[in-house]
Amino acid sequence: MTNYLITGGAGFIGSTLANHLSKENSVVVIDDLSMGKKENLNKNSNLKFINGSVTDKELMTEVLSQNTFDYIFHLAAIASVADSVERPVETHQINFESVLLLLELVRKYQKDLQRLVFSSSAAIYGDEPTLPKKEESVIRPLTPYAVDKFAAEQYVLDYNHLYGVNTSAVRFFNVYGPNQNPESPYSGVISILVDRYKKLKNGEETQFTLFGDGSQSRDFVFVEDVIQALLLVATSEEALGKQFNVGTGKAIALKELIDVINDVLEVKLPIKYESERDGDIKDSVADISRLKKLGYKLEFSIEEGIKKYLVSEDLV
Ligand code: UD2
Repeated sequence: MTNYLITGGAGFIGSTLANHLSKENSVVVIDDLSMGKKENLNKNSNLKFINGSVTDKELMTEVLSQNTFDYIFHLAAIASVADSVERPVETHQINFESVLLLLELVRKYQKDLQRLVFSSSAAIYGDEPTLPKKEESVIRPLTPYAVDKFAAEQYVLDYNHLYGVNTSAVRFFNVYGPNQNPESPYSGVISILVDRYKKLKNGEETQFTLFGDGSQSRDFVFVEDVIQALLLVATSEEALGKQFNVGTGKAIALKELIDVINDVLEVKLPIKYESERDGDIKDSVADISRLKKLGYKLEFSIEEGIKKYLVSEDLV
């Protein structure tokens, strides 16, 4: 069996990956359950769950020195940009320092590692308006979250160039799908929308707060396509020491997205308009040609992904 370590493996993307891989492989998950949930993980004897933080040096040293991993996916992070603005020091520990610690432990103990894949973010491109974003586009990180993601990503790739550690990085655009936690105001907008549609279906009074006029657009990518991208990047020789945008290459405006869901569910979600969020980017879309060269074949358009998500939530 192939051995995988997934940090943040009880979170949205991590648990989807862990559930997929543990069908036929041995998977160790580390998660401190700050945003993730143990219930996201399927019960499976191939899957070992460790409740702990990637910032815990003792724990990480134990895990990395006492196991031999073929692949490591570092998905643990404070995903909220707003949180990083509120608490730059604390989020820096998790979003940056844990990466450096992991890299050093890998360099020391994981000589046979085939790949460490680090999850970076489209946030690093900031508000520079040229679209679509290519991997070599201007980087303009505007928040502690974005600075930490970019710095960590560069360290991860430098560990390949400088020390021969097998690494790659992915830059996620707006990922959505089952098990995304809608509880924070900064949760992915699609998870918040699905939560409101559920309330509507249950006859509860609800409304969706739309920041701005709804013309802002995003490149929403379904989590199953993200899993495909992660596995492809992890196993491609050509991906060594490189970073890859993970998106669909197409953007949809928020108000159009709401129309799509209204049509599928044959309802009309009540909307309350509020002024645009501070620092909100108007449009975002990925150029995914680099990923496509590895063999990435997008399986879910936004309409298809949304439908699958709504079915899994028993809304259709
Ligand atoms: C995404 C990432 C973030 C960072 C950023 C980089 C997610 C969840 N967040 O933020 O981590 O990488 O990209 O640019 O993927 N909105 C509403 N009502 C709500 C919630 C959101 O109108 O209740 C709007 C929001 O103002 C924005 C859009 O929906 O215009 C998307 O918001 P988001 O938080 O899902 O994602 P984004 O692109 O701001």
